[in-house]
Amino acid sequence: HKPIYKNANFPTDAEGRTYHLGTKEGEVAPRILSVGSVSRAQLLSTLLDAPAPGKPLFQRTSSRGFLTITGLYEGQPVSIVSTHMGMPNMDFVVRENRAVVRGQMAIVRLGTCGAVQRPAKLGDLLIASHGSISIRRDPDYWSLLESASHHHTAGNGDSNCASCNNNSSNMNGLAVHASINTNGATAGTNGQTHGAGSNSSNCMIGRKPYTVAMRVPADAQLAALLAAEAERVVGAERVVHGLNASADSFYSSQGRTGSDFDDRNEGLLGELVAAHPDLVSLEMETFQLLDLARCSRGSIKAIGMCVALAERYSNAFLEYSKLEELEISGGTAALRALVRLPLDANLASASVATR
Ligand code: R1P
Ligand code: URA
Repeated sequence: HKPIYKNANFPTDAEGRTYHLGTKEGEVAPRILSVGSVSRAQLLSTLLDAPAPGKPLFQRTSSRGFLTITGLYEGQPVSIVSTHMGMPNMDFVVRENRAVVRGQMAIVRLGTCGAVQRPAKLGDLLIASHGSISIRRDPDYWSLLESASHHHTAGNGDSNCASCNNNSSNMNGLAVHASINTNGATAGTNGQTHGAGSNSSNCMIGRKPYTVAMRVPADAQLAALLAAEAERVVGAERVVHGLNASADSFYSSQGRTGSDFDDRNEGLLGELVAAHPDLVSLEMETFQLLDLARCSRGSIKAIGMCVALAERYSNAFLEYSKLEELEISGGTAALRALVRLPLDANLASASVATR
């Protein structure tokens, strides 16, 4: 039968189930292990305490394919949630779980990632204890490039484009709108100045094809617990701490190059490492988790840890047959950290209950 959703602001069905994850209060624990794939969720559910005979673990797959498994780990309730890929999916997972859980929550993401620089190497567990930045492709860069090349011919140094009323100048052989300039001041070509009255949102000068957000911190207590447990499981030499970056593409904004698309990302990894010497991991969700935790009015503690699946500096890729064992190691550390973290049961209540 088809559910009926009420309340366009935060849709839930008649039983109080959320729109995308399909769970309701009582089905999700305050301690959540978020993983990228359904198969990883199923694999790590084998680490949970054996359920009583005839009482299987709670499992629900939503119409959108999110799998939630709830059981006990060392006697404490935990949920394992398959999150799929990318920041919008992490947004569903954090917000919809927050809505159906009472009290403070802890969320650990166990993912896979690229290792950006040494000492991080294939198979290591990379912990985002320095927080996360995001890297997003800025489509306006290409829109402005396009409008610039419609109006101006690269290299001819024309000015005062009739159709857009902008000055133009030439930078790296590309036609570039300097800025909208209402008082005759000339905007520079190297990104520093806009003439008085200029509209910088229409201007290519200083604009980059990828935008990098400021760092958002991880929960320090959870990071320390996770590090201790990870080191216990795999040894300190295979655990690396540092900054994470979450990108809005596996390809362009992670600096993967190819000829099918005009991505302008050849220098991206080098620029990131120069600007952030502690950058270790590159993936697609941790930033969203930490950003929402930071905005959760203290009700969510969060951290991300990833198995290094790719070495971006050597181009090596992990043998896939080795991944399960690493997922089990990372999952064990994450579950141990989750159940050891003190949480304040009175800090937040399930918003679905009061909606
Ligand atoms: C890309 O292949 C996916 O792998 C990484 C990225 O963040 C992205 O989701 O993590 P998961 O293995 O957790 O999905
Ligand atoms: N996941 C990513 O997002 N990037 C990688 O390089 C490897 C896994």
